[in-house]
Amino acid sequence: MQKTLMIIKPDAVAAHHVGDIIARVEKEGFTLTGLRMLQLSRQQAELFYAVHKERPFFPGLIHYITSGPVVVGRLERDNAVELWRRVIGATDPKRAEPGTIRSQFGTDIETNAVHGSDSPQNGEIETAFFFD
Ligand code: 3AN
Repeated sequence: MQKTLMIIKPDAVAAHHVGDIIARVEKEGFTLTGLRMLQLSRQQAELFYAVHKERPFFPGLIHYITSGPVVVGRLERDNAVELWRRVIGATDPKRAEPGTIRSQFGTDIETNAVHGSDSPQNGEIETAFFFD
């Protein structure tokens, strides 16, 4: 079974969308095999987003993702990575297809409600970052 990492980001947690997003996970046929609420330390966030270290938006991204609690989940199903990315929609909520989670709950390219792994390899690496 393929794995992908979901993060319900601080904006969506603060706006009380956790329940709706988890309901959507299950409705779309993913099996939730891990779920935790935590607040990322600066060090954890910099490690998690290390691929973006040189990007101009990196400091803002680290500030935002550490600004409040997040909910991380390990989602499993066939083709989980591609299907979850389809369910969450484009990085920028304004460009995300209607009906996607980012279109429904995201605000802008930074405060975009949720994360999904971008490849099966990263699905393995990112889920192992938070779950045994
Ligand atoms: P995705 O989360 O859709 O895979 P990535 O991997 O390109 O998008 O970017 C990781 C995270 O970095 C995004 N979820 C978003 O929060 C932030 N990000 C990406 N591009 C920008 C940008 N141009 N300005 C601000 N934040 C950005």
